Amino acid sequence: MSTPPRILLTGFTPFGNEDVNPSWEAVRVLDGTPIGGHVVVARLLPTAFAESQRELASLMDELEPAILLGVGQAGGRSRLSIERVAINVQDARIPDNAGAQPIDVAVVADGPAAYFSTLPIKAMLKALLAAGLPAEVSNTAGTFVCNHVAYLMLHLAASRRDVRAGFIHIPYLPEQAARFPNAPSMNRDDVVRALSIALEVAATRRGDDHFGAGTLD
Ligand code: PCA
Repeated sequence: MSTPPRILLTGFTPFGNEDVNPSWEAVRVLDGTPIGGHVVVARLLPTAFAESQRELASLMDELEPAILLGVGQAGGRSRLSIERVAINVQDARIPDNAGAQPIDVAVVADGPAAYFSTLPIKAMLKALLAAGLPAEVSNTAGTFVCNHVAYLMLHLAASRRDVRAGFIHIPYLPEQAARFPNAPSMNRDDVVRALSIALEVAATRRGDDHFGAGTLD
């Protein structure tokens, strides 16, 4: 029997003042799971610009995934944020885990200014909301390592036939949010359920739905 096409699902190491990263805590639960005719391979990326780029390049060679979904923590966000766009800039407000703090540097010299997600973001949003999970389309993945990895995933996918990519930011875990007044959170089981639903849609849908999910700010 031939192996099913792979979904590369990535999470990040903890960064800043955190000692856990909800993205890896959720993503690793799905390692080896069959979803929509694919199989999920969960991998950990370092929260560091250069190191994550090297690791991603080697994972592409090793796994030849059909779908790439990056997942990262966005502390302060209250919903799963399905990212629409990744931009060609690194502008780090804090040093990464290797101590690098690039400012106004391109992710890929001579790359396009931005890439749009090639996953069906509206269909994913619709499925998440239908399952009772708080989600939104986000129009910025920031300018730190998550945007960097999202851009690289889309850049690598763009030069390969039939490879699609996207990125989802997730809130703090409850134990992280408990340290700050009014910080929103989502528990790991809900994040895992949401990622399975989003991946099922991504794996089985080509075209996207069309309904408004924009913002005024
Ligand atoms: N979040 C950071 C990098 C790693 C992560 O989980 C970000 O949003 O850029």
